[in-house]
Parts: sequence; C-alpha cells; structure tokens
Amino acid sequence: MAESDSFQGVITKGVGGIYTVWFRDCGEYKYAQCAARGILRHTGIKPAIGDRVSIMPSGDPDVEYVITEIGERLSFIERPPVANLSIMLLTFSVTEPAPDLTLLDKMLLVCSLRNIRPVIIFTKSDLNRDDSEMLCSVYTKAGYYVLVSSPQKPLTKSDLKDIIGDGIAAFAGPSGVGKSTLCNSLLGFDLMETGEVSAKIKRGRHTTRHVELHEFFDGFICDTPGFTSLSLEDQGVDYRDVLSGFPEITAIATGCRFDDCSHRKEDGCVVRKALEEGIIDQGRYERYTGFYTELYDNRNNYKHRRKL
Ligand SMILES: Nc1nc2c(ncn2[C@@H]2O[C@H](COP(=O)(O)OP(=O)(O)O)[C@@H](O)[C@H]2O)c(=O)[nH]1
Ligand SMILES: [Mg+2]
Ligand SMILES: [Zn+2]
Repeated sequence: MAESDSFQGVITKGVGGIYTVWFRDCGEYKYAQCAARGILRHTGIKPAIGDRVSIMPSGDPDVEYVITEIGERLSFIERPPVANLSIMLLTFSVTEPAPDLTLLDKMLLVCSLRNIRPVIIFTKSDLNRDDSEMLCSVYTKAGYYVLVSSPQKPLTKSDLKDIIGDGIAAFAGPSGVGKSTLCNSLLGFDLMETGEVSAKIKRGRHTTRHVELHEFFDGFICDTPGFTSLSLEDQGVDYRDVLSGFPEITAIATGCRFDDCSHRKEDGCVVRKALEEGIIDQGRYERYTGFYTELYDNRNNYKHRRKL
C-alpha cells in the first residue's frame, strides 16, 4: 500500500471492534469506519476514543479502513476509556444530588497527577443560590476555574470555546447532576429525541451508553456516564502526591519551616496557622488530611503485609 494512502485521524467512537475515525483528506473533514485488525497483537494496546491514529484503506468492502498505528498517549483515563483527554469538566450539582466534595477533590487530585486541566461546573444553581455562591467561592479561592449553570443561565458555547481550544474535554461527575443536559445543549442536540431513544430500551432519560467524541469548534467534547466513587489507591496515588490536588494549601506549605511536614498535626506548622486564620477552607483542609492519612495508612498496611 502506498504511503499516500495513509491518513492521520482521531478515534471518536468505538462499538463492537469498529472504530469511527475523524480525519482530514484534501482539506475536507471526514469520518471513516475502521477495523483494528492486527494492531492489538502488535502493540497490546486496545484503541480508545481520543487516540490519534494512522489509518489506511483495508481493501475490505465491509470495513473500509484499518488502523495501522496508535500515537503515544498524552493522558489516559480508564473508566470510561478515553485517551489524550486534556480537560475534565467536573460537573457537580449544588443540590439534588448534594455535591460530594470528597469525590470532587479526589477528581481534582487525579487531574493534577495526569496532566488534565480541571474545570469545575456547578449545575442547578437555580435550586440553591447561597450554596452555589459558597461553592463557587471555595473553589475559585483554591485556584480553580469555576463555571455555574442553571436553566435560566445555561452555559453557552462561548463559555467553553477558548478553554477547550483544540483539546479533548469530557464531562465527568456523579449521575443526575446534568452532564448530558449540558453536553446536549452545547451540541444543539434535541433533548426530547435523546429521551425517546433511551425510553425504548427502558433506561433513564439521557442515559449515556457509548462514550463518543463530538466536534466542538477546533476540539472535541464527550459526555460520560456518571460514577459515584473513586479510589485514590486504585488510581495509584501516593500519599506524597496529595498536596498537588490542593494548590491553595501547596502555596502556603512552601513556607512551612519543617522539611518533612505533613501539615496535619505538627505544632508550629504554617498551614495549620493559615487554617486557624481562615485563609484555608476547613472542608478542603479536612479532605487533604483525610486523603493523606488514608493513603499513608494503606502504605503502612501494605508494607506490614509484605513483611509477614
Ligand atoms: N433545576 C435544574 N435541573 C437540572 C439542571 N441541569 C439538569 N437538570 C435536570 O437534572 C436531571 C438529570 O440531568 P441529566 O443531564 O440526565 O444528568 P446526568 O446524569 O449528569 O447526565 C434532569 O431531569 C435535568 O432536567 C439545572 O441546572 N437545574
Ligand atoms: Mg447522563
Ligand atoms: Zn507544615
């Protein structure tokens, strides 16, 4: 096969071993149906949406193209599998369901360790203005980019255009918070239509089955199913990494006079002083110490088990 038959593209969808690849041919954007025949055997890597791939005509009339190469991944998340994610749109409702800030802070930590930029979106601000303002203030002060959404003032495409740029962004967060509502409205999809399709297979309205990348200006966005828990240990997080999920604590901790301070109970710790002065949010601090202690204890249990 000639070199010129090869194209570079991005996997936007994968169902039953057939991958949809978005690519440019003579300045025109196209989608190709591709098989991944052989690629798994050569690399051991299962293609995922977001993967940058090389494709070639397959000569098979059923599936016109074949993926011949998978580019190196800049990031990877497992559940759901998405490669080269550059932005996580961490979506939490201010109420119904109540925001699980432990989950949010875990996700912020995982984002920082995986080089994924987090953007926080608080939805349903129409249902509790005060909590919405409080949450917005806590996370803005912590150094994060925060957006607020309600049916009266929904997010617009221009709110996200520059943030996403030519990257890949995924909505993530618990179910029922409004991820699909947001994603569909940004893409201009008909919400009723989604509901009807889902109703037929007896699932909830807007239930997200396949994760799929959708073109969004120069980049892509995707909706994901909700999840309710995340284990930092399973994510391979070390207790020494916990601080990187707390930029506002890190900023103060650099001035701590103890080299090996965990900023938990040490007398004279500058972080504890900042907490007493109300410079650091109490809840954020408690989640920092909670994650640290949990991971530190797990490490010791592990070491202990290994010795036995
Ligand atoms: N009051 C209010 N309801 C919302 C808002 N956003 C979404 N909803 C509703 O919350 C429910 C769950 O939304 P959905 O998009 O399916 O959540 P997902 O599970 O995160 O995808 C739906 O009934 C939406 O109409 C909002 O900003 N305010
Ligand atoms: Mg959904
Ligand atoms: Zn300290």
